[in-house]
Amino acid sequence: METCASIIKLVHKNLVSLIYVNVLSFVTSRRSSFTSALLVAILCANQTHANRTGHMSSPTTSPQFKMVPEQSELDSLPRDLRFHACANENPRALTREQIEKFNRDGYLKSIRVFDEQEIGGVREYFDDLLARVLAAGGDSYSISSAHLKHGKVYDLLTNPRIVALVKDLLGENVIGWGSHFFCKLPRDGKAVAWHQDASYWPLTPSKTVTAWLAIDDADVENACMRFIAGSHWHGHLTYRPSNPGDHNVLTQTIENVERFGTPVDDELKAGEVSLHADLLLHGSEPNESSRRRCGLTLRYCAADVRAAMGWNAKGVVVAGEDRSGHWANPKRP
Ligand SMILES: O=C(O)CCC(=O)C(=O)O
Repeated sequence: METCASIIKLVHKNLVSLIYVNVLSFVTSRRSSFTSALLVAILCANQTHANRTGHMSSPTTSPQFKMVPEQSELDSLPRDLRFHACANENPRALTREQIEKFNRDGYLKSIRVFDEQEIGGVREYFDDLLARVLAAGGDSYSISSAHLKHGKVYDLLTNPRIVALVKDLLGENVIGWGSHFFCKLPRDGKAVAWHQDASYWPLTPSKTVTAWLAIDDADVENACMRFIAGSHWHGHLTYRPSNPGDHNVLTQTIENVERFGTPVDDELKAGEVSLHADLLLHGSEPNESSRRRCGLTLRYCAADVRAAMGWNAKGVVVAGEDRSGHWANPKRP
Protein backbone atom coordinates (compact mmCIF):
# COMPACT_ATOMS: atom_id res chain seq x y z
CA MET A 1 0.00 0.00 0.00
CA GLU A 2 2.82 2.36 0.99
CA THR A 3 4.74 1.46 -2.20
CA CYS A 4 1.61 2.23 -4.18
CA ALA A 5 1.28 5.64 -2.54
CA SER A 6 4.91 6.55 -3.20
CA ILE A 7 4.60 5.44 -6.83
CA ILE A 8 1.55 7.69 -7.22
CA LYS A 9 3.44 10.60 -5.64
CA LEU A 10 6.41 10.04 -7.92
CA VAL A 11 4.24 9.89 -11.04
CA HIS A 12 2.53 13.11 -9.96
CA LYS A 13 5.92 14.78 -9.86
CA ASN A 14 6.16 14.53 -13.62
CA LEU A 15 2.98 13.74 -15.41
CA VAL A 16 4.52 14.84 -18.71
CA SER A 17 7.06 12.01 -18.61
CA LEU A 18 4.28 9.52 -17.91
CA ILE A 19 2.21 10.68 -20.87
CA TYR A 20 5.28 10.77 -23.11
CA VAL A 21 6.35 7.22 -22.42
CA ASN A 22 2.85 5.75 -22.50
CA VAL A 23 2.09 7.35 -25.86
CA LEU A 24 5.44 6.11 -27.07
CA SER A 25 4.75 2.58 -25.87
CA PHE A 26 1.35 2.61 -27.52
CA VAL A 27 2.52 3.73 -30.95
CA THR A 28 5.88 2.06 -31.32
CA SER A 29 7.27 -1.00 -29.58
CA ARG A 30 6.09 -4.54 -30.17
CA ARG A 31 7.50 -5.54 -26.81
CA SER A 32 6.08 -2.66 -24.84
CA SER A 33 3.64 -3.15 -22.03
CA PHE A 34 1.94 -0.79 -19.67
CA THR A 35 4.13 -2.04 -16.81
CA SER A 36 7.43 -1.33 -18.53
CA ALA A 37 6.15 2.04 -19.74
CA LEU A 38 5.14 2.88 -16.17
CA LEU A 39 8.58 1.93 -14.87
CA VAL A 40 10.38 4.12 -17.41
CA ALA A 41 7.96 6.97 -16.72
CA ILE A 42 8.74 6.72 -13.02
CA LEU A 43 12.44 6.65 -13.79
CA CYS A 44 12.20 9.71 -16.04
CA ALA A 45 10.04 11.51 -13.48
CA ASN A 46 12.50 10.72 -10.75
CA GLN A 47 15.52 11.82 -12.79
CA THR A 48 13.88 15.03 -13.97
CA HIS A 49 12.83 15.85 -10.43
CA ALA A 50 16.33 15.13 -9.12
CA ASN A 51 17.89 17.37 -11.77
CA ARG A 52 15.49 20.23 -11.16
CA THR A 53 15.94 20.09 -7.42
CA GLY A 54 19.69 19.53 -7.60
CA HIS A 55 19.39 16.22 -5.76
CA MET A 56 21.42 14.29 -8.29
CA SER A 57 24.91 13.63 -7.00
CA SER A 58 27.65 14.93 -9.26
CA PRO A 59 28.36 12.45 -12.04
CA THR A 60 31.98 13.55 -12.07
CA THR A 61 32.54 12.15 -8.61
CA SER A 62 30.03 9.34 -8.45
CA PRO A 63 28.38 8.32 -11.72
CA GLN A 64 24.87 7.02 -11.06
CA PHE A 65 24.36 5.35 -14.41
CA LYS A 66 24.75 1.73 -15.33
CA MET A 67 27.63 1.66 -17.80
CA VAL A 68 26.62 -1.53 -19.64
CA PRO A 69 22.91 -2.38 -19.30
CA GLU A 70 21.90 -6.07 -19.35
CA GLN A 71 20.21 -7.15 -22.55
CA SER A 72 17.10 -8.19 -20.60
CA GLU A 73 16.90 -4.68 -19.12
CA LEU A 74 17.15 -3.12 -22.57
CA ASP A 75 14.55 -5.52 -23.96
CA SER A 76 12.05 -4.50 -21.30
CA LEU A 77 12.40 -0.79 -22.16
CA PRO A 78 9.94 0.64 -24.64
CA ARG A 79 12.19 2.23 -27.27
CA ASP A 80 11.40 3.86 -30.58
CA LEU A 81 14.15 2.43 -32.78
CA ARG A 82 13.41 3.91 -36.17
CA PHE A 83 15.55 6.28 -38.20
CA HIS A 84 14.34 9.87 -37.91
CA ALA A 85 15.46 11.65 -41.06
CA CYS A 86 16.84 15.13 -40.74
CA ALA A 87 14.80 17.94 -42.31
CA ASN A 88 17.07 20.97 -42.35
CA GLU A 89 16.64 23.39 -45.23
CA ASN A 90 19.27 25.81 -43.93
CA PRO A 91 22.28 23.92 -42.62
CA ARG A 92 25.18 26.10 -41.49
CA ALA A 93 28.19 23.80 -41.17
CA LEU A 94 27.12 21.04 -43.58
CA THR A 95 25.73 21.47 -47.09
CA ARG A 96 22.23 20.47 -48.17
CA GLU A 97 23.81 17.69 -50.23
CA GLN A 98 25.52 16.37 -47.11
CA ILE A 99 22.20 16.37 -45.23
CA GLU A 100 20.60 14.43 -48.09
CA LYS A 101 23.50 12.00 -48.14
CA PHE A 102 23.32 11.48 -44.38
CA ASN A 103 19.61 10.70 -44.65
CA ARG A 104 20.15 8.31 -47.55
CA ASP A 105 23.35 6.52 -46.49
CA GLY A 106 23.40 7.05 -42.70
CA TYR A 107 26.90 8.53 -42.59
CA LEU A 108 29.23 11.31 -43.75
CA LYS A 109 33.00 11.00 -43.79
CA SER A 110 36.26 12.93 -44.25
CA ILE A 111 35.16 16.16 -42.57
CA ARG A 112 38.19 18.06 -41.31
CA VAL A 113 37.81 19.65 -37.87
CA PHE A 114 41.41 19.91 -36.59
CA ASP A 115 44.61 20.75 -38.46
CA GLU A 116 47.75 18.65 -38.05
CA GLN A 117 49.08 20.69 -35.17
CA GLU A 118 45.79 20.65 -33.27
CA ILE A 119 45.27 16.91 -33.64
CA GLY A 120 48.94 16.41 -32.72
CA GLY A 121 48.12 18.04 -29.36
CA VAL A 122 45.09 15.79 -28.90
CA ARG A 123 47.25 12.75 -29.73
CA GLU A 124 49.90 13.74 -27.19
CA TYR A 125 47.21 14.10 -24.56
CA PHE A 126 45.75 10.71 -25.45
CA ASP A 127 49.18 8.97 -25.47
CA ASP A 128 49.69 10.09 -21.90
CA LEU A 129 46.15 9.16 -20.81
CA LEU A 130 46.48 5.72 -22.40
CA ALA A 131 49.82 5.10 -20.68
CA ARG A 132 48.21 5.90 -17.31
CA VAL A 133 45.18 3.70 -18.01
CA LEU A 134 47.35 0.76 -19.10
CA ALA A 135 49.57 1.18 -16.04
CA ALA A 136 46.46 1.06 -13.84
CA GLY A 137 45.34 -2.24 -15.42
CA GLY A 138 42.86 -0.90 -17.99
CA ASP A 139 42.97 -1.58 -21.70
CA SER A 140 42.89 0.52 -24.83
CA TYR A 141 39.10 0.22 -25.17
CA SER A 142 38.24 0.95 -21.54
CA ILE A 143 38.30 4.76 -21.57
CA SER A 144 34.60 5.49 -21.72
CA SER A 145 32.32 8.34 -20.56
CA ALA A 146 35.66 10.13 -20.51
CA HIS A 147 34.14 13.64 -20.60
CA LEU A 148 32.92 13.10 -17.03
CA LYS A 149 36.48 12.54 -15.78
CA HIS A 150 38.84 14.36 -18.12
CA GLY A 151 38.57 18.07 -18.86
CA LYS A 152 40.30 17.75 -22.25
CA VAL A 153 37.75 15.18 -23.42
CA TYR A 154 34.91 17.42 -22.17
CA ASP A 155 36.47 20.17 -24.32
CA LEU A 156 36.39 17.88 -27.37
CA LEU A 157 32.76 16.92 -26.71
CA THR A 158 31.79 20.59 -26.49
CA ASN A 159 34.08 21.75 -29.32
CA PRO A 160 32.12 24.32 -31.37
CA ARG A 161 33.33 22.98 -34.74
CA ILE A 162 32.13 19.44 -33.98
CA VAL A 163 28.93 20.65 -32.31
CA ALA A 164 28.08 22.79 -35.36
CA LEU A 165 28.14 19.66 -37.54
CA VAL A 166 25.84 17.58 -35.36
CA LYS A 167 23.55 20.55 -34.73
CA ASP A 168 22.77 20.64 -38.45
CA LEU A 169 21.60 17.03 -38.17
CA LEU A 170 19.89 17.09 -34.76
CA GLY A 171 18.40 20.57 -34.39
CA GLU A 172 19.07 23.57 -32.18
CA ASN A 173 19.03 21.75 -28.83
CA VAL A 174 21.76 19.15 -28.58
CA ILE A 175 23.07 16.95 -25.77
CA GLY A 176 26.58 15.47 -25.82
CA TRP A 177 26.35 12.32 -23.72
CA GLY A 178 29.13 9.92 -24.72
CA SER A 179 32.87 9.80 -25.28
CA HIS A 180 34.68 6.50 -25.75
CA PHE A 181 38.13 5.83 -27.20
CA PHE A 182 38.35 2.87 -29.60
CA CYS A 183 42.11 2.42 -29.74
CA LYS A 184 43.30 -0.55 -31.78
CA LEU A 185 46.86 -1.26 -30.83
CA PRO A 186 48.98 -2.94 -33.51
CA ARG A 187 47.97 -6.63 -33.80
CA ASP A 188 45.82 -6.58 -30.64
CA GLY A 189 43.53 -9.09 -32.36
CA LYS A 190 40.30 -7.25 -31.46
CA ALA A 191 37.45 -6.72 -33.89
CA VAL A 192 34.34 -4.63 -33.51
CA ALA A 193 31.64 -6.94 -34.84
CA TRP A 194 28.90 -5.54 -37.08
CA HIS A 195 26.36 -3.83 -34.85
CA GLN A 196 23.93 -0.96 -34.43
CA ASP A 197 24.75 1.48 -31.62
CA ALA A 198 21.12 2.17 -30.69
CA SER A 199 20.68 -1.51 -29.82
CA TYR A 200 23.04 -1.07 -26.82
CA TRP A 201 21.61 2.12 -25.39
CA PRO A 202 18.70 2.83 -22.99
CA LEU A 203 17.67 5.83 -25.08
CA THR A 204 14.53 6.65 -26.98
CA PRO A 205 13.83 7.72 -29.69
CA SER A 206 16.91 6.72 -31.70
CA LYS A 207 18.25 10.18 -32.46
CA THR A 208 21.95 9.94 -31.63
CA VAL A 209 24.73 10.83 -34.06
CA THR A 210 28.31 9.73 -33.44
CA ALA A 211 31.22 11.93 -34.45
CA TRP A 212 34.19 9.55 -34.81
CA LEU A 213 37.31 11.69 -34.45
CA ALA A 214 40.45 10.18 -35.99
CA ILE A 215 43.33 10.65 -33.56
CA ASP A 216 45.59 8.55 -35.81
CA ASP A 217 45.19 8.10 -39.57
CA ALA A 218 42.66 5.30 -40.06
CA ASP A 219 42.67 3.25 -43.26
CA VAL A 220 42.04 -0.27 -44.51
CA GLU A 221 45.54 -1.39 -43.47
CA ASN A 222 45.06 -0.51 -39.77
CA ALA A 223 41.37 -1.51 -39.65
CA CYS A 224 39.35 1.63 -40.13
CA MET A 225 35.65 1.49 -39.34
CA ARG A 226 33.33 0.12 -42.03
CA PHE A 227 29.71 1.08 -42.66
CA ILE A 228 26.86 -0.62 -44.48
CA ALA A 229 25.42 2.28 -46.45
CA GLY A 230 21.66 2.67 -46.09
CA SER A 231 21.28 -0.01 -43.40
CA HIS A 232 19.85 2.51 -40.88
CA TRP A 233 16.54 2.37 -42.78
CA HIS A 234 15.97 -1.24 -41.72
CA GLY A 235 15.12 -0.48 -38.08
CA HIS A 236 16.40 -2.57 -35.18
CA LEU A 237 18.02 -5.68 -36.66
CA THR A 238 18.31 -9.16 -35.21
CA TYR A 239 21.68 -9.92 -33.66
CA ARG A 240 23.21 -12.82 -31.79
CA PRO A 241 25.31 -12.56 -28.64
CA SER A 242 28.96 -12.49 -29.71
CA ASN A 243 31.05 -15.57 -28.95
CA PRO A 244 34.74 -15.73 -28.00
CA GLY A 245 35.65 -16.58 -31.61
CA ASP A 246 34.39 -13.16 -32.70
CA HIS A 247 37.15 -11.45 -30.61
CA ASN A 248 34.65 -8.65 -30.26
CA VAL A 249 35.30 -5.54 -28.20
CA LEU A 250 31.50 -5.30 -27.80
CA THR A 251 28.84 -7.99 -27.22
CA GLN A 252 26.48 -8.18 -30.23
CA THR A 253 27.06 -9.58 -33.71
CA ILE A 254 24.85 -9.11 -36.77
CA GLU A 255 25.38 -11.71 -39.49
CA ASN A 256 25.34 -11.46 -43.30
CA VAL A 257 25.29 -7.69 -43.34
CA GLU A 258 25.59 -7.33 -47.12
CA ARG A 259 21.81 -8.08 -47.21
CA PHE A 260 21.30 -4.56 -45.88
CA GLY A 261 23.53 -2.50 -48.17
CA THR A 262 27.01 -1.90 -49.56
CA PRO A 263 30.11 -1.98 -47.29
CA VAL A 264 32.08 1.28 -47.24
CA ASP A 265 35.53 1.89 -45.69
CA ASP A 266 35.54 4.91 -43.38
CA GLU A 267 39.12 5.98 -44.14
CA LEU A 268 40.04 9.17 -42.28
CA LYS A 269 43.12 11.31 -41.82
CA ALA A 270 43.97 12.30 -38.27
CA GLY A 271 41.92 15.40 -37.40
CA GLU A 272 38.97 14.41 -39.59
CA VAL A 273 35.62 13.12 -38.33
CA SER A 274 32.95 10.90 -39.76
CA LEU A 275 29.34 11.15 -38.60
CA HIS A 276 27.06 8.13 -38.37
CA ALA A 277 23.47 7.46 -37.37
CA ASP A 278 22.80 5.21 -34.38
CA LEU A 279 20.98 2.58 -36.47
CA LEU A 280 23.70 2.33 -39.11
CA LEU A 281 25.40 -1.07 -39.27
CA HIS A 282 29.12 -0.66 -38.67
CA GLY A 283 32.17 -2.45 -37.28
CA SER A 284 35.88 -2.96 -37.86
CA GLU A 285 38.34 -5.81 -38.44
CA PRO A 286 41.32 -6.60 -36.19
CA ASN A 287 44.31 -4.33 -36.79
CA GLU A 288 46.95 -6.58 -38.38
CA SER A 289 49.29 -3.69 -39.14
CA SER A 290 52.20 -2.24 -37.15
CA ARG A 291 50.38 1.13 -36.82
CA ARG A 292 48.01 2.12 -34.04
CA ARG A 293 44.46 3.16 -34.98
CA CYS A 294 42.80 5.34 -32.38
CA GLY A 295 39.46 7.09 -32.70
CA LEU A 296 37.38 8.96 -30.17
CA THR A 297 33.63 8.45 -30.46
CA LEU A 298 31.66 11.52 -29.40
CA ARG A 299 27.91 10.85 -29.07
CA TYR A 300 25.23 13.51 -29.45
CA CYS A 301 21.44 13.37 -29.36
CA ALA A 302 18.54 15.76 -29.72
CA ALA A 303 17.49 17.17 -26.34
CA ASP A 304 14.05 15.51 -26.57
CA VAL A 305 15.63 12.04 -26.33
CA ARG A 306 14.91 10.32 -23.02
CA ALA A 307 17.47 8.22 -21.15
CA ALA A 308 16.73 5.44 -18.67
CA MET A 309 19.08 3.67 -16.21
CA GLY A 310 20.59 6.94 -15.06
CA TRP A 311 22.16 7.71 -18.44
CA ASN A 312 20.77 11.23 -18.26
CA ALA A 313 23.63 11.86 -15.78
CA LYS A 314 26.10 11.84 -18.69
CA GLY A 315 24.35 14.42 -20.86
CA VAL A 316 25.94 17.86 -21.33
CA VAL A 317 23.91 20.60 -23.05
CA VAL A 318 26.29 21.46 -25.92
CA ALA A 319 23.90 23.61 -27.98
CA GLY A 320 20.64 25.42 -27.26
CA GLU A 321 18.83 24.34 -24.12
CA ASP A 322 17.21 21.40 -22.37
CA ARG A 323 13.88 22.87 -21.32
CA SER A 324 12.73 19.65 -19.67
CA GLY A 325 15.72 19.50 -17.33
CA HIS A 326 16.00 15.79 -18.11
CA TRP A 327 19.77 15.84 -18.72
CA ALA A 328 22.07 16.43 -15.74
CA ASN A 329 24.38 18.80 -17.66
CA PRO A 330 27.52 18.09 -15.57
CA LYS A 331 30.22 20.74 -15.43
CA ARG A 332 33.71 20.40 -16.91
CA PRO A 333 35.62 18.01 -14.60
O1 LIG B 1 36.15 2.29 -33.82
C1 LIG B 1 35.60 1.26 -34.19
O2 LIG B 1 36.19 0.40 -34.81
C2 LIG B 1 34.15 1.03 -33.88
C3 LIG B 1 33.51 2.23 -33.29
C4 LIG B 1 32.08 2.03 -33.04
O3 LIG B 1 31.56 0.96 -32.98
C5 LIG B 1 31.24 3.22 -32.87
O4 LIG B 1 31.68 4.33 -33.18
O5 LIG B 1 30.10 3.08 -32.45
